[in-house]
Amino acid sequence: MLNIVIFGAPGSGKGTQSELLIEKYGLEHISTGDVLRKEITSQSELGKIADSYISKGQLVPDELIIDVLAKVLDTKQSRTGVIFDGFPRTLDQGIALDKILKERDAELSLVINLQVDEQELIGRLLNRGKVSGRSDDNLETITSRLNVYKNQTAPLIDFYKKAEKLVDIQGGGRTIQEIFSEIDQAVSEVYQKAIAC
Ligand code: B4P
Repeated sequence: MLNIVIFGAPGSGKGTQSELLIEKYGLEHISTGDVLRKEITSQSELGKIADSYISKGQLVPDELIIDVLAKVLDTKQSRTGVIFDGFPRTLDQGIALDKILKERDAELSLVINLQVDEQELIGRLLNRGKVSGRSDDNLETITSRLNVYKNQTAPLIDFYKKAEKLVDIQGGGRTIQEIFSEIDQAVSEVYQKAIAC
């Protein structure tokens, strides 16, 4: 089983590249952003809480999102594995993910770190904001999301480097397909190992 984290700043292409990986490898997709947006649309209690954080560009509290992640994971039944898109976003979430997988006799296979410079991220998110209707795709919220990424999420890079799970991918300045080819190479290596076991 493959368990892949797709990691990067807001707008780095996590969702975009996840779709291509799912199509090629038949992985299940867990996007915590999508899960939370569905809760907001259905106006559930969780949705109301999530909205109050997301619209300000802040992270939903760890204790809420970790619980959501574990529950969603248990609804997935892929024979190939799972792609975690937008989770973990804090060190505590990273530690929790290891534990959640261990409790299910599984482990993380790979962390894909999409590297994109800040001006390109801002341009992409403002562009998406013109059509997405997302409450967080405006300049003020984007600035706050990028700060949250630097302070709370980026420390996970060292965490996964130490665990020897991290592969850096240049996620900016080239086409979606060019980026995907490089990701595909890294994933196919762990995929070959996983099916050989
Ligand atoms: P997400 O939905 O994960 O939001 P995101 O990081 O902005 O999305 P993503 O990075 O996937 O966008 P993509 O690159 O695909 O989270 C939203 C919010 O939910 C968070 O801010 C937080 O508040 C909350 N949340 C989610 N998970 C949480 C967690 N674990 N803990 C706490 N809170 C959590 O797309 C960006 C744009 O770039 C697209 O328009 C795409 O078309 C374009 N693009 C992609 N690749 C490109 C390329 N190569 N060239 C040009 N454009 C490209």
